[in-house]
Amino acid sequence: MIVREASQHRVLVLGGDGFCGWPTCLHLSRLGYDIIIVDDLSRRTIDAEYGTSSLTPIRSPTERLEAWYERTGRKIEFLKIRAGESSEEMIALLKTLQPRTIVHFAEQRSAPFSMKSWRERRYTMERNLSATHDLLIAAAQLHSPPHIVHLGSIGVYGYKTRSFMLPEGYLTVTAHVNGVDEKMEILYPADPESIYHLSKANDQLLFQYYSKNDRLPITDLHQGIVWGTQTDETELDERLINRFDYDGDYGTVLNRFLLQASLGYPLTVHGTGRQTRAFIHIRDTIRCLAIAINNPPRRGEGVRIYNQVTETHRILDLARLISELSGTPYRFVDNPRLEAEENELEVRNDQLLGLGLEPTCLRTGLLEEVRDIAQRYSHRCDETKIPSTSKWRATPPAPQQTTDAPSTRHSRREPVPDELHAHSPKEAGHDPGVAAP
Ligand code: USQ
Repeated sequence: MIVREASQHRVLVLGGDGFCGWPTCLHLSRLGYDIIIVDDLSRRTIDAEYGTSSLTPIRSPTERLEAWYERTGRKIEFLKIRAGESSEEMIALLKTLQPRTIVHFAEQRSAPFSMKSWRERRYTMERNLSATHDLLIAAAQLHSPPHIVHLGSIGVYGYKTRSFMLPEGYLTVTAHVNGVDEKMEILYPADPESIYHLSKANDQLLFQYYSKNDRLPITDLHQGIVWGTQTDETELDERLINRFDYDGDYGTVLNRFLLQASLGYPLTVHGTGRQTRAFIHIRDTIRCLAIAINNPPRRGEGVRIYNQVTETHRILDLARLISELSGTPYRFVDNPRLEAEENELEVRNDQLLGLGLEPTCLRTGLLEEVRDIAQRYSHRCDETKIPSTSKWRATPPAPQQTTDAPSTRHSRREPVPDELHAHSPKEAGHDPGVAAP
């Protein structure tokens, strides 16, 4: 392991208390970076306000950092500041600390939460854009601006089936306008399917602008759905444990299935389960961050965009796999989201692979490791928080929309009040003989 002198390379981690942020801070600290966490603890506040909590007992920032110091002799500083609250404060912070790199995780990170009601839509858009823009405003004030590494999302591109692999950020196109052909490189078109993903699509434009106008060095990591919970560093001490979200808004699908399997709670497959999504293990998330930090773009080079995903899977295949491993059945539930009933997805990830990423792919041992953690803390689970109740549409569709023009692209069925009211797979036109207990 490369251990550098502390403070040789200072990294400010905005949002360093969250699910991806915390293990990233520990990993970078272990690699010798001088880490300062900037976080307003809003993820914890959301839990308190909505009556949810991490399955694992996460400690206060102070306890966590004391435990890290005890275990490794390395110091991490914590500043309780909300990125996006005050441009002046962000400018002063960067001028004082002069970080060489800033990792930006400080955004509301759940797609279902962002769709809960108009309040959460507004919260997500406002918080995410103000955090990103204040950071860019402040970085542009420095003579030697830091490298900004942002955690974006592969979901900004939506989930239409394509006949090609999703490229990494850019697309070379030829425009035919007024008889003239012009070749150009554009951002791959965004087609977000949630307000959360829309906020990340907006972030992309901010990055393009600040990279061009202020020549800020920026890397945008378009990450897939994260699964797993522990890393080598968070395993060192129970006080360092990472959070594990299982509720209908913040729990991501694979971790939810593993928690459900550990409880014997039928796995909640939304709609047909034929949605294909991109995944990455949390251990690879932190490695990708280290790779991105080590490979900054030159000033004026343009925004580097990497697809931070390691594999793609169909939701139903994951449910079947976990069901077989655990003996817990899966069942189809009405899909609260507006999303394609099925899609194919292939994603290029050559850049991170080329820079040394060795993907941690889905395998039984790793699935069992997550299920073991879920089992160990299952007494902390509040089963009433498991169903996904955040709907993508505030109002039911008008009658003629459903009768005259049924959509094949989106599931427009409204969920029944009890999301776990399963329909028989046969009745719903699904694969029969699957949901047997
Ligand atoms: N799903 C189920 N059952 C469940 C939960 C989800 O079938 O119990 C389905 C969903 O309908 C969806 C898929 O699984 O088709 C993925 O859902 P998810 O909740 O795991 O992921 P998603 O909401 O799309 O977005 C999440 C996080 C977001 C992150 C994103 C990565 O909310 O923070 O950025 O994963 S991505 O979408 O790949 O960009």
